[in-house]
Amino acid sequence: SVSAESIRPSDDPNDRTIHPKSEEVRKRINVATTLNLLFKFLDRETKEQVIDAMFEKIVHKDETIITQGEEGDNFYVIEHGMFEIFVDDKLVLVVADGGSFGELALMYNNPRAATVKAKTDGILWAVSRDDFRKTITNAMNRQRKTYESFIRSVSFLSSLDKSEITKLAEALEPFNYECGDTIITQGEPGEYFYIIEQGYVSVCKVEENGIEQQLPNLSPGDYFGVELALLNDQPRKATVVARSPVRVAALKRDAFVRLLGSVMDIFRRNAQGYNMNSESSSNSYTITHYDNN
Ligand code: 1OR
Repeated sequence: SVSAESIRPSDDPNDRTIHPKSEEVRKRINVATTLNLLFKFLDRETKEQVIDAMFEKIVHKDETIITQGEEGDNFYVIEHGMFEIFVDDKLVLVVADGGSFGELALMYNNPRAATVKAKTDGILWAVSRDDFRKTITNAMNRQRKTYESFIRSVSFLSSLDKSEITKLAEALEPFNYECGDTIITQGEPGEYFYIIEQGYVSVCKVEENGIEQQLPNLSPGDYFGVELALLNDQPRKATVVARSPVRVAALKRDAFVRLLGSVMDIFRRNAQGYNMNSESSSNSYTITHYDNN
């Protein structure tokens, strides 16, 4: 049974802090964290541990939650409210329900990089530094290591050096799909570039004349969704559907342009092959690339 008092964490990674909560509160936190990037890296059990370790913090309009330059104590998830983030007294960002802040100082052992103030009354869920490091930092480090070895195994990324691999591993985000899920839809705007980690997908393109063209399936190590950078924000050029359970490593547009600049030539070559000869062979047919190795 769980005591009403919280249990202090120690150096033992198996020691867990538990702030008891009702099922209803756990559900509210679950809703608040579903879209949060930091929580995407967590398996179910670790996410439960984070929720166990959370404690509620009620805040009032104009309250300062974090002061730039100070030592980090907690990480915060916003259940409700609007929060302004200032770097050197300049407003850089406003975050609201489902967002979070305060992870940087805890992850990197740095002073707070920004000041955070409540713009409205609000409810926050706080995780202490110790608990944050045991759960979220650990999970992210594990994920980064997995990504580093995955990147080394992907042929079109073989030109990246060690520091480029590290940066890319930090920027990749995991997404999972069920068989039959549509991952991208032709004609829609896109925000992500994808590399397949597990499973395979079908690629279908409707030509201008209305004829549907089925392209070869893509499998682990292949990529799709290069439209973002190569074609100046053009909409998706094909529809990609999961044909098995699929796991992808996804890269947001800005990170894609910043981190894969050196690989861009490969993308360009494959896309060019397509432009010059749309009936061409399988390794150069479209902006969705088929790795022919
Ligand atoms: P922290 O622990 O350093 C302040 O405490 C928090 O503000 C920080 O973690 C982040 O969670 C959050 N620069 C620095 N901190 C930011 C920024 C930010 N945005 C949110 N935080 N910039 C804005 C990026 C859109 C960079 C401005 C140059």
